[in-house]
Amino acid sequence: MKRRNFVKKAGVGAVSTVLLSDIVYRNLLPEGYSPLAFQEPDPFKMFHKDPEMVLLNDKPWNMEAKAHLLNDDVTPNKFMFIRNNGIIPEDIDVSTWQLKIDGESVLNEKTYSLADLKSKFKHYTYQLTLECGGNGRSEFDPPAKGNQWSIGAVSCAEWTGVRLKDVLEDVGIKDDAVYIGYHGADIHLSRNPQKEPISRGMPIAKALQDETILAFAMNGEDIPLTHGYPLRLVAGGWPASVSGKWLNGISIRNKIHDGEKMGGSSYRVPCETVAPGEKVDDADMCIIESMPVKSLITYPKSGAIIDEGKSLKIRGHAWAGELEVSEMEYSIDFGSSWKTINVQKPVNRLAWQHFSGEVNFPKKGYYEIWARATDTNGNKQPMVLPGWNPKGYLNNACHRIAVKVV
Ligand SMILES: Nc1nc2c(c(=O)[nH]1)N[C@H]1C(S)=C(S)[C@@H](COP(=O)(O)O)O[C@H]1N2
Ligand SMILES: [Mo]
Repeated sequence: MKRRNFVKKAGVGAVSTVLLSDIVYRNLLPEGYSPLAFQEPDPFKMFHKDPEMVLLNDKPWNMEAKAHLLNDDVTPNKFMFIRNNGIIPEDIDVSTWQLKIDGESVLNEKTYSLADLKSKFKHYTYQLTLECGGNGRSEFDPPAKGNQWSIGAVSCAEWTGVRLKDVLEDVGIKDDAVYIGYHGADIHLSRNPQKEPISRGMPIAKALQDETILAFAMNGEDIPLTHGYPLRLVAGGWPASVSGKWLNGISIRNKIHDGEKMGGSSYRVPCETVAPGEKVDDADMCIIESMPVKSLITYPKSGAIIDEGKSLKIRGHAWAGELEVSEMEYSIDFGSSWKTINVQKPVNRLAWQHFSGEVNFPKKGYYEIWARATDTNGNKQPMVLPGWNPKGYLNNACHRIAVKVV
């Protein structure tokens, strides 16, 4: 059960393409010398990702999907984006893994083993949409620093675990509790053990929702290492940065959690709209909570060519943070007119919803299909880039695909 020195062992991924027996002069290898092919980790193999995924960064590992890769109702690991702020824990032993619950507002500090959590509390399974707050960042102008996510930093997997609220009830929380903060076992890029790469959290009300879980399984199996094995906080509908991976601690706070990446411009946007490029005081920034309404056309792949007179089936997913998607529309005339198409109810709260429809084109030529979702509060996706903010969060502009009718 022990996954030792994961990153060092990663070179093993390359061994499957270059074997020792492939090395012609292997008898001449200097003592202790490791051939380059064995040193370069192949992130796609290492993380069991599809080779069509897009690698954005290797220190730390960050990878995103393309729209057509996200066509499954439930996102499989191979198409799930990776967003790491630090180094993946290198020595994970599930038999000694512990979750410590502490903080100013805890009644009884407690530590649970994985076995305790699994045996003591009821298990629940939910499909939960996790979208990075910075998904769509690459479109902002002036550009925002950080991973240049296109549209693929979103997933909806099926997570199984215990309810955080059941665990919080077991430890007991004081009346002055307002927030929880998470702690993970990942390592700061500086390798300074005093520093956490990220330690975010959520208000108590979000922590106590039925769907906020401490997950030990994803899509019916152990959580993949890069997605938080062996324990992960999962809170759908909010920026995925609140869903702490490699979870080993939760602090119950009597103030807004002040962990790493809770302040400054991290996961915060100007409370009031600002002009592009404007400098914003920390005091005027607000923490992102529920994510905005958004959708993605996952079929066909952009660039589809179809015969004149034929209709084109399209499909995709739509989500709306804490809310539901109430209407789905598409346009083939750059947003001048819209047609409504079918969107299903979510399988559970905070799961993305699937839409599908048939599109007809009046004649030969180039078209774009734009998709637009509306949430239950009547908010519609903007056709183009929404409000600029310093770190490029919350871009929920309509997704567009190109189609040629021949
Ligand atoms: N411990 C820990 N939890 C974390 C992160 C991290 O770097 N370390 N990244 C967060 C961010 S910013 C995002 S978008 C999601 C990404 O989840 P995924 O890599 O499983 O898709 O995990 C969140 N949880
Ligand atoms: Mo993120």
